[in-house]
Amino acid sequence: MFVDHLKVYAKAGDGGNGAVHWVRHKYVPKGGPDGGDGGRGGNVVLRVDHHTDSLRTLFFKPKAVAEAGQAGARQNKTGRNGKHFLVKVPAGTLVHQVNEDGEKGELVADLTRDGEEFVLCEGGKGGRGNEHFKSSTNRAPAEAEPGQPGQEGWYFFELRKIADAGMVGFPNAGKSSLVAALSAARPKIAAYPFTTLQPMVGVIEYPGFMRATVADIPGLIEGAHANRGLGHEFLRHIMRCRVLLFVLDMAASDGREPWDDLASLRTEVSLYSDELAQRPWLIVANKLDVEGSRARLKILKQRFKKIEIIESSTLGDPGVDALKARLQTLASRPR
Ligand SMILES: Nc1nc2c(ncn2[C@@H]2O[C@H](COP(=O)(O)OP(=O)(O)OP(=O)(O)O)[C@@H](O)[C@H]2O)c(=O)[nH]1
Ligand SMILES: [Mg+2]
Repeated sequence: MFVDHLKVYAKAGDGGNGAVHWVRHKYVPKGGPDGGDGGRGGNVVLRVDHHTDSLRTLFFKPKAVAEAGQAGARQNKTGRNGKHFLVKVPAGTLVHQVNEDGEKGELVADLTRDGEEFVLCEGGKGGRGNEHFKSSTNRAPAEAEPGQPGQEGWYFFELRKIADAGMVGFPNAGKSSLVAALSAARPKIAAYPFTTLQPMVGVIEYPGFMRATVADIPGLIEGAHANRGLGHEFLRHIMRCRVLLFVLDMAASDGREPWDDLASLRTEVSLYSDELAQRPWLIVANKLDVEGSRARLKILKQRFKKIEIIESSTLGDPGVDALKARLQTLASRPR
């Protein structure tokens, strides 16, 4: 199961109360105050972990509650601090506050790097014990501070994968086949639509430790913005890609012409987000090994003279070398 957005309740631990206590010894009848301070409440901490690829664990338990600090004790003993509560999240996790109307509010965290940590809710400070309240005029204070409450709130967690390039295409266009041909990733590939049900990122390695990443998402169909097919929900995962690759089936395997597909895909993307529609994009003309596809390529080139078209096939000529090389130049530009 792939979970990429949900609401989560988070609460840091309350601080422990300060203690009111008096020194008691056999031979000291009127001992002074010796109540210790309360411990700090634990924090709710988010950490980016590369073994985590979705928000699934939070889905089963959408609560992140850290331990409270312990109360102070006699002999000026400070209470133990509460344990932090650690939430492992994938890179590309965004956290927004949830407004009073239940809507997505202000952005609080944007976690992108592996190992990166963020304190979502801070634990409450422990209260001071009565030992702290003695003064020249009050040698036997019976007051101590309560611990402060830990921060709490509802948050909207959302995953948006991060990659250099994001693939957009109708089901069956060959997006997953391209990722498999370019990288070590092994996505499911099949001759029926909606084979890919969850987004993934393939890493393409080049000599000299260079890498480029490409995101594969489920196929889009016309009306996706109105939630036809798997809906446009998955477009969130290419919101962070620098370049969009529009993958077209030049063999017209499913009876649609590639230029019509391109027009529909462009429409769906702009209906999803203006920002995404303005992202640099190019065409990957795929399945060029199939008879008849070259004739369509000619027409496509005539119709989209100004758009870059990369020729490819995952099963024969011309292969995927041109795409691989192009992705390298795209990835090596500064971010
Ligand atoms: N002849 C030919 N077939 C291809 C090529 N690339 C992919 N295919 C075939 O097209 C079918 C669909 O490929 P996928 O890679 O699963 O397509 P997809 O775009 O990921 O599809 P969804 O995940 O459903 O959106 C499979 O049967 C592939 O073997 C190609 O270059 N040439
Ligand atoms: Mg696929």
